[in-house]
Amino acid sequence: DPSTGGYSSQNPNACTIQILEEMGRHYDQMQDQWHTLAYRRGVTTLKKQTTKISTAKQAAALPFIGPRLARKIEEIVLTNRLRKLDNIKDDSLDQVLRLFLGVYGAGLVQANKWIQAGHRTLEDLLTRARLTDSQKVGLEHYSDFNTRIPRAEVAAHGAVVIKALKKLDPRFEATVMGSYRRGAKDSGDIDMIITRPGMSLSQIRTIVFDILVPHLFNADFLKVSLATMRSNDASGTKWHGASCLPGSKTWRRMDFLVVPEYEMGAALIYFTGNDIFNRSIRLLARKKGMRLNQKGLYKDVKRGRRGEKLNEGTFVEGRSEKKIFEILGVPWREPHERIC
Ligand code: DCP
Ligand code: MG
Ligand code: MN
Repeated sequence: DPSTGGYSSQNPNACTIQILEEMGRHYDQMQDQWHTLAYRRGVTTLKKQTTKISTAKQAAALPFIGPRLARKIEEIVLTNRLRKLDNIKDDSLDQVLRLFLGVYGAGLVQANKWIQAGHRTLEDLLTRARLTDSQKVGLEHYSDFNTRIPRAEVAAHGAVVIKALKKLDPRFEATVMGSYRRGAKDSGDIDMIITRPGMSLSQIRTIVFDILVPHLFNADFLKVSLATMRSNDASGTKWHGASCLPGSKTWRRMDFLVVPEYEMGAALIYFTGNDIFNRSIRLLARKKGMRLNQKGLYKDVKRGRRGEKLNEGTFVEGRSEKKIFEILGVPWREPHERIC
């Protein structure tokens, strides 16, 4: 099964993997990238094992498993649980923080501010906190936005957008990206990339944002536009919002990214992810004196002592996903293999 990297409950380390994945999700929520990466890598290693890993010593001999993680693996095998995870689950402030982080548009800073202001429940937030419009929507649709979307439903949302676009102009291309493109059986949201060969970015933007989006609102498919979370999208290539299938009451989070043809390859890599894969391939580009972002691959990038870039570098490739891999010297990886 590509979505799980060949892992099934038949795996002799299934119980250990499940607990470590839960730890990884916890650290991911806390935006602790270092621990998140450590746990995800450990899980990936364990998924590849064909025998049960029972002792810290066995575990520590495996790639990406350090002594601390190895001790945890031994504890899980011996006791069928992990005290550290139990403690996290028992910590009530931690539970509130987790609850508040589920509000769309609320990051760690906002969630902690709400706690400091004495709020403990979603009801508290609704009645007593000052909320942005996006946060209000995030609260009103709290359970919608925190429920995974089955693969078939992701495809159905995508199909509505594709149909409307093709009707506007058959040469438009829209593709569902993110975890869906990686083959996941369910997704957190619906990510779509939109392009049109031969059109400039500003032309594509006009059609998508001034025609397509209003049209989909009129059709009652799009329900709300949400402020992009980290508003570092100065070029205005992103749209965040929610959509709803006819006859359904469940709102789903939907993201659009509009891209000109000559940046399509770099955008595909970025929007396919996953986020950790992106971080590692960007780091690799950096080690080779290059730079990869969602617009393209650049060479001859000069960096200062602290790694800060001194020039933008020369644009090498943006159009082709495969060529970017080639130039970087990275063997091609299918989307479902880009899970770190
Ligand atoms: N992305 C990234 N870094 C981030 C956020 C996103 O590189 N901090 C890229 C990689 C992601 C893609 O954008 O795969 C889509 O972002 P999502 O947050 O929608 O994540 P996924 O689609 O991968 O997972 P989910 O099923 O939870 O939506
Ligand atoms: Mg997604
Ligand atoms: Mn998304």
